[in-house]
Amino acid sequence: MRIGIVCYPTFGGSGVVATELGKALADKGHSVHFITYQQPVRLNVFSANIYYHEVRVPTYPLFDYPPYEVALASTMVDVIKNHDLDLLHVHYAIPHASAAYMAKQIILKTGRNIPVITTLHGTDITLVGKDKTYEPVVTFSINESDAITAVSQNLREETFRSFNITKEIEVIYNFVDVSRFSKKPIDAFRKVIAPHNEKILVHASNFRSIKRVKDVVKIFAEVRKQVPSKLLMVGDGPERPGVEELIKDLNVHEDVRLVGKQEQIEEILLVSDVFLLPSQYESFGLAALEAMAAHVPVISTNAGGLPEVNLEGITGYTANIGDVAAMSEYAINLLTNEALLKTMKENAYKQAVSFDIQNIVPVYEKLYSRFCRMDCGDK
Ligand code: GMT
Repeated sequence: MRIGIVCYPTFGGSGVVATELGKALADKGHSVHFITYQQPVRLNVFSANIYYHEVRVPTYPLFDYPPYEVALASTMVDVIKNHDLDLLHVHYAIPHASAAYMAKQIILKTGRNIPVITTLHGTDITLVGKDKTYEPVVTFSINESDAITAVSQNLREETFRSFNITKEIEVIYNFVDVSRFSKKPIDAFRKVIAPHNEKILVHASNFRSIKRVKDVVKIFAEVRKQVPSKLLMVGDGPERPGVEELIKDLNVHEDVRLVGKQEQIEEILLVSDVFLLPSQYESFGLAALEAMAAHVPVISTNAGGLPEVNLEGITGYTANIGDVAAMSEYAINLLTNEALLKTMKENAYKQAVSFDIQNIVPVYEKLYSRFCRMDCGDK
């Protein structure tokens, strides 16, 4: 098949899922065309089946806001025509679903129908999309998609609750390439981080307020009182200055490392003991799944789709949003009980295996094939 994938190219989960899906489809022989404004961060391989089409947004003194959506729709039209695409798969509703609708209408005028599949990822529904400024367009463009998928049951339900959706939303869970995350840890790396064999706690996010990153620091400060430990914080974003201040205020700076955005996150996860994700909301929590694939149990909130990924008392623990005391206690309990830690590490890995890329990519292929032209399987 010839598949157009539209996504955000950044470190965000939706871009990661879209890119990893495209790479896996290319490995299976499909031609995959990424359409976005920058090379996606995880698109770090060369493949004869992968194409990258950059959306250029010309500036003009009249524009306070360069019209990205128009440029994106026009680029989609060009790519569909020039590469005879079979379908478009857009990740994150805003503005990708509405730009795809526009492209679809333009292509219809040439006598062809290009199927559009929209995958909802989270904040496109629960935060940004709900805003009155966007809601009518989001509702319309989701309903106009040929198929709609959501990355968890919770997100599916949230979408029906918040928008007037007239079509079925299919749940296709996010996935992880387990083989990438389950390599042998680099001992020397662990020694540098934890020279006296301290336990290592880890967090990874884009440091937006929805991630409640300060709770990570508060939990760590409690754990550190009872367990010799280190905290690694991966990522960057608007909350970082406040987090750095809190690290100083709580006097834990000697044991916390903010390592910024990292492409090789698996190396960090592989030496870690517990992953902390105290988010206000996660539709899924891809970062937690990646940790689990590296044998790292998760202590998270029970918000959104997190309990579908992190199984309470099995792959880690879940607590109410903001319940720093409970999450600290869970971490202390886990890190001071070697037998329990070993069991949970194994359980976390097993749970990740059930979300392995090998199981999920065929589900997307099956979905695509429902919309394929007679000849598109041959390409
Ligand atoms: O969580 C973020 O800030 C990034 C966001 C995105 O759109 O890239 O992630 C969302 O999509 C991920 C992939 O499907 C999910 O794993 C995240 O849970 C979801 N984030 C939220 O719902 C807040």
